[in-house]
Amino acid sequence: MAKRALITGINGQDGSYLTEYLLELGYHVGGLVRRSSVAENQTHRINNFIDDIETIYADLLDVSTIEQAIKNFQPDEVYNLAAQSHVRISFDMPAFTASVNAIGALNVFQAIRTSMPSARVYQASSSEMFGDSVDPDGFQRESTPMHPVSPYGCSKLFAYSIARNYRKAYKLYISNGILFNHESPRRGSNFVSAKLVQAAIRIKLNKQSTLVLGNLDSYRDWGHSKDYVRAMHLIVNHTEPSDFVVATGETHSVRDICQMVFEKLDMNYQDYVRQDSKYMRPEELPYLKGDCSRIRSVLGWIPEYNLSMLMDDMIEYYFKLEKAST
Ligand code: NAP
Ligand code: F7E
Repeated sequence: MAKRALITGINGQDGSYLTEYLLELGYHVGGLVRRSSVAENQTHRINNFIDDIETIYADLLDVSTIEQAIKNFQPDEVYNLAAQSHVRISFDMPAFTASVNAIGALNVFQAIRTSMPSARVYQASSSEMFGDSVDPDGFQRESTPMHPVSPYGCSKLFAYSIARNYRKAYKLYISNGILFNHESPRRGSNFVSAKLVQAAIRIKLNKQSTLVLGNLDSYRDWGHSKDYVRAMHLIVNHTEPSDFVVATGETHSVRDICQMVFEKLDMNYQDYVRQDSKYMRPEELPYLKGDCSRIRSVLGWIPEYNLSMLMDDMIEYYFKLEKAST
């Protein structure tokens, strides 16, 4: 019989790629969607395969909807990907971010505990939990202390901790994937990768004259969402619940990416990019570089995309999009 996977945040970047991947593997996939006054937005990333999945209206903040979904769907695996995932916005909406990301995750674990304790659970944890903490060799890994520097990072640290607590206290299978930044053509347009690739293409096509960014000198470890959803599935299918860093092991600044993308389009970023404090954060996380040796050696995960391939994929997508609307 087909395995059953329930995904919260199915309409997000990762939720949509994970769904495609699990369908390829023969899973029956269900996902929680939120009601929006613009009905098209509810499923805009999953419309291409909507007839192959089951959607359920629910919200992480409404525990009864989570319990009902789990009872009715009877999942073998639950991927808790739903979140207010924008770090800058978490400074504007700290209580909402904490409610969804921290209490929302607790609601999922509690519903699993009471309604489906045999299910295996993946919790979408984040490198933002490390904050300004870096090991002496310049990497963050599973053992690195966590000192988050944003409301988002703090909310994710609660969810990560309560996941470990429920794993041990109630013998539940709950694992954390500690994922570093990952992007794709489906990345929300207000994250830096999508914003800068789309703007560079619009500049190339004479549809826009400048690109206004915030901090150009923060470093991130950037991967492709397609590679990272494969890691989520491996983590949930490990022999025992555990926590894994998922990263590329390379770090590049926002400035490096501007340079790379504009060069690919035969332009010099310095002619077009300017900075504005409105895109700066009250506290910035300056540097991330993940050591993914544990998931490589224990689960055999290897990413297929490097940064240049990731940018090519995003450039191709936005070129088609912007050309089509010319
Ligand atoms: P995303 O594109 O922002 O997707 C988030 C999803 O969560 C959306 O489908 C959203 O619904 C849903 N959601 C938000 N609030 C909800 C609520 N109260 N109840 C139910 N659903 C809700 O994020 P992503 O990039 O796919 O990331 C997936 C997960 O991994 C998130 O938890 C994120 O924090 C975490 N993460 C991401 C990265 C990264 O670099 N992408 C790195 C580490 C960890 P709508 O579609 O209706 O808005
Ligand atoms: O920022 C800088 C910004 O918003 C990356 C989420 O998926 O990864 C993501 O969080 C860097 C930061 O991602 C702009 O200051 C400069 O240093 O694309 P971002 P993020 O904050 O790293 C982690 C791992 C997650 O878990 C999160 O869910 O880029 N930056 N100028 C800018 N960032 C944005 N958004 N917009 C700018 O104009």
